Amino acid sequence: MRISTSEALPPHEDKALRRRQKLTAFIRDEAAALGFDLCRVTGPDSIPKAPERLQSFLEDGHHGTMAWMAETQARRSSPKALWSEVRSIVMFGFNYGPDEDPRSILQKPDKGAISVYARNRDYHDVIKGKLKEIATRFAARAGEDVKVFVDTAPVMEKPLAEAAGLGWQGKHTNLLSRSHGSWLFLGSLFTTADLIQDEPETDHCGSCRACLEACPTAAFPAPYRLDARRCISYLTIEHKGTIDPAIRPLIGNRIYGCDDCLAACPWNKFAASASDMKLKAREDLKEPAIDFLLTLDDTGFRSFFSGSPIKRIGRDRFVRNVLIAAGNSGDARLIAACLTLAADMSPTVRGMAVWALKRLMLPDAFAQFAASRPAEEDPEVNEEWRMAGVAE
Ligand code: B12
Ligand code: SF4
Ligand code: SF4
Repeated sequence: MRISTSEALPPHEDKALRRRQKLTAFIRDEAAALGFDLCRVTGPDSIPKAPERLQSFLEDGHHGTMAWMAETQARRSSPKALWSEVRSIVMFGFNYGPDEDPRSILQKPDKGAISVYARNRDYHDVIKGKLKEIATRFAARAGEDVKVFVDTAPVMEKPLAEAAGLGWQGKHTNLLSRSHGSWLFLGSLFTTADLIQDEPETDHCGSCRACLEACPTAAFPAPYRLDARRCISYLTIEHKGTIDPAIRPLIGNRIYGCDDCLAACPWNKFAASASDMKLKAREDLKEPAIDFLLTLDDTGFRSFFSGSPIKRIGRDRFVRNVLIAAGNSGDARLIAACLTLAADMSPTVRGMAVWALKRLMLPDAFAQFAASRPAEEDPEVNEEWRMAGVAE
């Protein structure tokens, strides 16, 4: 006769196992009730390769100006360095699949392409709110300590999600799953409770290279490795100041983030579109007109992007991105708006307006404009004039 594990255990261990099972089931049920698509458990020692890989990412300078990645390296590398008492890590996946292929807008140069994740409410707020609800109920039920994180804490969410079995880190470096493709936000709950751990997922990329080949800026030096300094997502969201002139033409009309490597993935055929209305694209953010976006001042920007993650980068950085799209549009109707921005208060905006005008105006008209320009003291803007062929 086969003896079940629970029958073989001494009574106190049996009780402890049942408690772990019950707590694990409780958290899963809570996650499902709040609309999470995936919820699985791993432990704090489950990502032994991640620290070394993070180290090599930083050594190669692939983080660009994101100095906070290096500053938090020790805590980021190890969940126990972040919180020494943590015993279990619950990883959550939240589907934000688009209704249609997000790459279709790339063929419309008079429109700005906003990446799928930023077309409505800020996902940090949506997911953090849900995780806090789970944390409160779980802490009360388990009598254990709990902390929740989404994106901004020094937690390596992708390797932890792979270890928990939510999916695997693809060659585009993001976590994807057989059920949801590449369109998953991640979040985590750290707890002192001892929960039942799940098995990790294995890699299902095989010989596919679709994401690597889809990248417009060649930002992947190798499969599974990203050089953020060439990534449009980094350049348009994280990076302040001027953008490498050699990369500007490759950015096209992408004004906030980029989805090309995610959208190219064949596993997306199994993905469903987002069910949470707060993450479904806002109508006016699906294809915003470049000429309208160029007119945004600080107040207009804050009001148009109220509740959106785009608000975080501020008006100047955003208009810098829109000017790059304008310069790439070949649309002479945008010249008037760019001329206005060439006199903007922000040097970043003025500099990018010079670049856009050089591309949009006929050579004689540009030379005439350059001759009539007011004195410029900012070195970065003067560098743009120099690159545009206008001597001091
Ligand atoms: C910094 C950051 C960025 C940076 C750098 C991205 C990167 N790939 O590192 C920039 C600004 C470019 C960025 C862009 C985007 N991001 Co981001 N970002 C982060 C953040 C804050 C940290 C990521 C990190 O630790 N990077 C450091 C590197 C070293 O880690 P890694 O990518 O895991 O690198 C691994 C591989 O290199 C791998 N590796 C190396 N060699 C080898 C070899 C083999 C064989 C294997 C198997 C693996 C392997 O090991 C490393 C460690 O695991 C996370 C949130 C978080 N706290 O985790 C969000 C996060 C990764 N971002 C997210 C999103 C949605 C995006 C964008 C899609 C947004 C957009 N549409 O514009 C793009 C996608 C670009 C891309 N292809 O990665 C989501 C991804 C969700 C998911 N399903 O994976 C996250 C998890 C936020 C969240 N909570 O949902 N992001
Ligand atoms: S997000 Fe865009 S630019 Fe960045 S790696 Fe993916 S395809 Fe390349
Ligand atoms: S596109 Fe291909 S290689 Fe890239 S993550 Fe998807 S399956 Fe992997």
